[in-house]
Amino acid sequence: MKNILVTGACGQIGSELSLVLRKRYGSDNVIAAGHITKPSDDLYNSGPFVFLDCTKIETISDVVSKYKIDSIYHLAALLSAVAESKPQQAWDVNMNGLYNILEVSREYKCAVFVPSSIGAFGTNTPQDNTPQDTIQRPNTMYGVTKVAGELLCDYYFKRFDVDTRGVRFPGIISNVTLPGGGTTDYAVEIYYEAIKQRKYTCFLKSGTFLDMMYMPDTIKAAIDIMEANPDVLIHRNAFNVSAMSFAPEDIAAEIKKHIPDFVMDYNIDPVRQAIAESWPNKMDDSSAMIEWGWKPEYDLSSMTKDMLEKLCNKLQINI
Ligand code: AKB
Repeated sequence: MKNILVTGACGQIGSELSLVLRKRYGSDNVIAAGHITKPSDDLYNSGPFVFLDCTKIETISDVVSKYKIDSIYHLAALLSAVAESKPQQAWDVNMNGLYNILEVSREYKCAVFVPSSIGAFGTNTPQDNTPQDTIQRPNTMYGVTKVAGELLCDYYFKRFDVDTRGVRFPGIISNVTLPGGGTTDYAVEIYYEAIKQRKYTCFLKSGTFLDMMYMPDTIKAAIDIMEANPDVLIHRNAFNVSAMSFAPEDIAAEIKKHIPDFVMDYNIDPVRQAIAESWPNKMDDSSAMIEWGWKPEYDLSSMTKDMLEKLCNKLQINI
């Protein structure tokens, strides 16, 4: 039986992944851990919840030993834009937090999922069909922690036999929990504003292509890679995964098909624009497809239909 710890369980991915893992492996076997953000009622009431600060190693080992944890989804991290405004804290949480998780996993023999990101690439990475193995010289603190994290996870696998696995997530779009301070957040905000105001001011320029993914595919990627047969994995930390690539005007045009009077204008945030320009336009995720069967279900059109339906229900607004 699996006993799973999810760090960052109150965040955008963790809040939904924890609930799916509880359905799959049993509510009592999935320990959701948060630090600063309050858990939703669903998360708090559906299984064990603990407060855990990943920068304090003893708080991790206490939970891992108490609940006999054998697998960790380590999602606690600062996202790109926040990391750029607080680089020292980003290093502490993203790197020291990961180091502590890996050390505890070495001692207690846990398997570990660690998400990397399109942020692990930089301006001199090929931007179209970005290969699985390529130049990684990011110029943001977020990117530095993501590349270093990938290397550290591979090191723990090779040196200490810790079963580390990861994917390079693109921008994640969901209708449940908002992302907290990323460069791709516009692709979530736009749906809320389209429904509430019928207009949206985008902080990235038109023509800024980025990889994106809907939450159900994100959860599938995280679970599928952890359930993959280790013998077939050539890569580990971390696989390119994507579901679609679009620029702001593409998502606006798709929303307009459902809300014809929706309009978008632009007010560019230079920090997030520079970050976005240093990231791929579109990654090649064929290694994930070949090695562990990665196959996304949602594209821009099916995601937009589902997002608008779910958000209209949640916000009680008819479009
Ligand atoms: C961000 O924008 O920082 C994240 C990411 C792509 O890693 N969504």
